Amino acid sequence: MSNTPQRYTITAALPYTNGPIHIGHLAGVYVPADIYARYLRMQGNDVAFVCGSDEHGVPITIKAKKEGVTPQDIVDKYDGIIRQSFENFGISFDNYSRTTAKVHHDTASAFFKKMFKDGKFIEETTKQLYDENAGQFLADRFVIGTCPKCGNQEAYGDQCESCGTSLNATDLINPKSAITGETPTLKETRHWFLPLDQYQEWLDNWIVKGHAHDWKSNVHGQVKSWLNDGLRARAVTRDLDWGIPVPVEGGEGKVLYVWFDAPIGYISSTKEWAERENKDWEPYWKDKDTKLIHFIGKDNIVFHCIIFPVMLKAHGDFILPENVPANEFLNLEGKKLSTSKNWAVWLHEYLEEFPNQQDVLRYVLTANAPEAKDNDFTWKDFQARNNNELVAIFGNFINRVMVLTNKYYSGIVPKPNNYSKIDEQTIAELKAYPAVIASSIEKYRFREAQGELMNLARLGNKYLADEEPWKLIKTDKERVKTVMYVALQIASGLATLSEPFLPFSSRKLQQMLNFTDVESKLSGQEFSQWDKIATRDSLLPAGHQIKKAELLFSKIEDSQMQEQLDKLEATKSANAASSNKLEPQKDIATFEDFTKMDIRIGTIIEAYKMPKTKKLMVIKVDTGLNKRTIVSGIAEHYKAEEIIGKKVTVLANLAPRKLRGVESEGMILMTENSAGKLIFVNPDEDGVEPGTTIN
Ligand code: B3M
Ligand code: ZN
Repeated sequence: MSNTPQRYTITAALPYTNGPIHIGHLAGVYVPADIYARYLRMQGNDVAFVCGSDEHGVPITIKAKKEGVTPQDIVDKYDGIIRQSFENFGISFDNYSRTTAKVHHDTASAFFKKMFKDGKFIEETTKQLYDENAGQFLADRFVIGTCPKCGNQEAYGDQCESCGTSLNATDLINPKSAITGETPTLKETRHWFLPLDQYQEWLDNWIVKGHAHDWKSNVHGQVKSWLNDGLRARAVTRDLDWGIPVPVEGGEGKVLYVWFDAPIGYISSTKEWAERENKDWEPYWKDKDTKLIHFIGKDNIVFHCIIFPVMLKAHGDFILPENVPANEFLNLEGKKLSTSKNWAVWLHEYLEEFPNQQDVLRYVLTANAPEAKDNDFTWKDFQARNNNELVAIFGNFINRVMVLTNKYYSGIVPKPNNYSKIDEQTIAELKAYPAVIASSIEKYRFREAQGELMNLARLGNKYLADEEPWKLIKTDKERVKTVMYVALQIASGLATLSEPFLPFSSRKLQQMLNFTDVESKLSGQEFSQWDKIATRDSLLPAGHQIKKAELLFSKIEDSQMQEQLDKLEATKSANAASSNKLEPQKDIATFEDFTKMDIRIGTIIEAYKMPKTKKLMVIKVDTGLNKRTIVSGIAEHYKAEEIIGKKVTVLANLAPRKLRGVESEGMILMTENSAGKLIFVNPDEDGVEPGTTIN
């Protein structure tokens, strides 16, 4: 621990605003980043801890289409929910921005323009995947296929989340459009490429050789394997309408690839913060003495260790990350956390069910953090760690110290007599803890660091259990003064050293110990918060008045756990139902709702397959009211000639819409058999003439 303040820029992965935050996000990224930032601040360092909402990208447009709203509606909704979750869990960002903010659009556009002007891109017209039916190019999560590297069948157009490899959509084996399920065609389009291959040697020297010993093996190993495969140029622009417009000639109708713009979001967030705090942002991103640390999950390694560093290097005058301590994934009750399957513990729901127990979740997620390999969260373990560690060790020790000091001395710290050997040994161990915990934190081993914090609580518990002041008080009051004095110093050590891990409990304990009062008396001494227990004779001098005892932690009952397990069971059966294709019943419709629908029998009089599409057929139907054109997605199931004369059921008053340029007036109702073939819904009796209504 140096005494001269070091400048740190700490970034935490910008969460996509297409859903709320769950325990996997906290465990993988935000709790470790927060522990690190809080610790560094307590060491007196100059820290900029920045994050923000990642609001571009295909996941958001997919969610918006699904919900029938605009992408802006989606990002506004989830940006708010996510900010609130981070605040509720004490994630102490210095700034939390969002990539739809003007500062980000300006920063990312300027970043791209400088690289463009300096000739750092390759401009190329290539054939990209195209969905004829949807009429759009398929990039990123708009296309799913088999990963050429690991065989994962649900790889996306830009990345395989299973092996983390960054992909070009045309790399996918057997690609399918996520919009229509169609097999895409290839269509020419012009994009700007980042020539990663030109930086292969530089990356090899900087990371594979240069960080072989200080970067985590899961990160170093991934980078090494991608470099061994050989890097290829990656497109950093997309044919999409949601994102940051490409700010150069020829960029009309195109936007920056989300993984080009998002990491620049760290810089924009720093700018926003510096502006507000009347600071200069540049030293945090350009001063070679600044340490830049990226906290991410393993699926983001390629973007933070290869693509973004190449961007920073190509742009010039930026520093590079000192470390990227990526975590692996957290599972829930043995299954992969999944937003789409609602297989998660959502932070906003957790707080409803466990009010004011953020620290319990922070503690358990740190104790089980997937630092080197995927790990599992179970409610049983959550309950055990709360009851057997936080309540029985940390809470029990603090409660004894508080109750006995108030009972024997009306809350005034007693004056100690001479120390026994045990006292001296205990005090020496206490004073060693700031360095012990710091050494684990500095190596990003937060599980280990928190384990050492609990060992300090164990030291206090054992000291009291061995000294038994509640018995001694009858025979040796002077000895008890020393014992309680030593115990109070351990309690104050816990109050300080627990802050990065358990910020809410630490603050409550510091209030119980009336710390601020001590600080104001000793404020002249320039000790860093972190190791003051090691550098001062005492944190709670004799005569100091502490406050009343309050419980720091409360037992969690089996019934509360059962409730959570039942909730997960319900999610499992809901998923099972939907995976059996059995659509759950929709919301109740009133009779009035039904009477609005004009459903009639019609007869097909003409039909032809729509050119250049696989699924669409243009059908002329005699509805009895008139003869009209309806476009229907049945071309893969029927030939035009085989449906002429067929009686069909028509939703006649559906609002007309243009499909691939053809005006479609209504809908032919179809169902599907177990083989997935589309089947007409029609009367199985003769004599039902076109125009007959269905009621
Ligand atoms: N939003 C991916 C994710 O949430 C992405 C991180 C961006 S960090 C610049 O996992
Ligand atoms: Zn893969």
